[in-house]
Amino acid sequence: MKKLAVAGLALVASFSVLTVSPAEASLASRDLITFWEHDDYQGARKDITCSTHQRDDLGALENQASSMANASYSGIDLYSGDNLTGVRYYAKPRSNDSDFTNNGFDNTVESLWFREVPCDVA
Ligand SMILES: [Ca+2]
Ligand SMILES: [Ca+2]
Ligand SMILES: [Ca+2]
Repeated sequence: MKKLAVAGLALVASFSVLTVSPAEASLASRDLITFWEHDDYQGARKDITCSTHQRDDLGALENQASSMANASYSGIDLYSGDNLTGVRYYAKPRSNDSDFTNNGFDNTVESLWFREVPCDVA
């Protein structure tokens, strides 16, 4: 029974990859940025909305994020340290990045600043 459920999940997962990528799915939301634990939008996922300009709550992805999709219409400043400190990475509106490594920003984001709130309107 359990094995059957796992096989079903794998089928759903592979089918969704064929239709729309995780980044594309996230870009449909418009009021948030999504981080993934690994490159290419893989592993654990965390959505962070622009309910306030500053967000510090990456949870389990603190210092772990390796790819992102900014679905919002706001530019977002990502910071390597808490409270908007450290090295900054600028995520353009409606953009995604499958790998932070070439930006010197892998596994380090801890806080972020939405430049526009609300962020879901152009
Ligand atoms: Ca990572
Ligand atoms: Ca990159
Ligand atoms: Ca960090």
